[in-house]
Amino acid sequence: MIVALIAASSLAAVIGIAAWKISSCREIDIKRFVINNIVVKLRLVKLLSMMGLTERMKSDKPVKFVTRSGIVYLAESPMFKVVVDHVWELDIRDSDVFVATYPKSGTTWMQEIVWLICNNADTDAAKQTVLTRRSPLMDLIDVGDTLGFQSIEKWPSDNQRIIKTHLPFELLPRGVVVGNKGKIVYVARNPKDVCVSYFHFHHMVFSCPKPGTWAEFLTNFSNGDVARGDWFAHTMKYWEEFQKDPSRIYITTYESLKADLPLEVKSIADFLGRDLSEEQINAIAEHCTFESMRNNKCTNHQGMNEAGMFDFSKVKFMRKGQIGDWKNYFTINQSAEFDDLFRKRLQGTGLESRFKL
Ligand code: PPS
Repeated sequence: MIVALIAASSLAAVIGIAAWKISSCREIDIKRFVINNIVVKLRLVKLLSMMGLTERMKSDKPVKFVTRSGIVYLAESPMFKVVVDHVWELDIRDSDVFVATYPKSGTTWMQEIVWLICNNADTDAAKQTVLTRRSPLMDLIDVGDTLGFQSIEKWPSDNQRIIKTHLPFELLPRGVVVGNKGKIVYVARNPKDVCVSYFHFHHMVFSCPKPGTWAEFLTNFSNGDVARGDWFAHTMKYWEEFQKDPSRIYITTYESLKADLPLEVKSIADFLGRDLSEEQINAIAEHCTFESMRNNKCTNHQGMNEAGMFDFSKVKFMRKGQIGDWKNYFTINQSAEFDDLFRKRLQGTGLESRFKL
């Protein structure tokens, strides 16, 4: 009990100091920030999770902040402000590929597909290094095996960067938004299934705020009041940018990947200018089935569970991997209300027809 109290108060102190640092200065030395806070925090998270205390440390709500470019953003913790402000200045290479999504839309799936397309369908190599080390996450600092912002900056120049991000288009690096550099592969998923998957994710991940009841979470999601903000705005902006320049942005859906994976792999490879044989396309599709990725420790996020950041005793990251699980959660009324909202928000965009609600 005493150890638990010490650990809990140390963690609270560390988070408090981190939050104070972020709010009290605009420019932060990210490396020092990581060393002083995150490394310590990670060890404590592991300790707390072993004692079953991480649930109590969760925040009640996502954190709302104004980014340096004046955009209001909602994220899991104040730490995101530091990264989001730095991301704008990130040096972009012409060869960069961004796998951009609203959370829980099939990001991990697409990262593995794109990584393989860009690496000659080398499934053996993919099975040797955890995906989070091969394809960094731009919206975060380096945390254990999950490479983030700092690793992207110092990525070897002869190694193509396949960058994961959940950031809205407006918050991508200046080189992308203004400089038109790099390519973007965007995956959208039926928002009802996204909402269900995200609800479970909030239970599983220590750093996510408390999800509340299903009804509460659905209301917050519908209002854009969850970490990473509004699904509609996120999807519509990428859709708009795709229509302006389809040679730079590729848009697909989780549902299309499910319907015909080899066809999608071929079409993404074409978009990225990679000439793959039929055998290579089939090898990628086979390697990337739900079953295969769920049983692969390089893609199933088992390491995050071992580090105490995820809690697989509640639900696994590779949860169901299905279309239409929303039917097990939405009541008839909730479904009708969401369909109304969907029609109102997407009316006239051409996006409505991409989803069968
Ligand atoms: S995250 O945390 O935002 O990066 O999550 P993300 O990877 O976007 O989404 C996780 C959901 O995608 C499912 N998934 C897959 N479905 C089908 N095939 C494959 N290969 C695959 N890989 C991941 C995963 O199970 C999550 O969906 P749910 O509905 O929760 O099962």
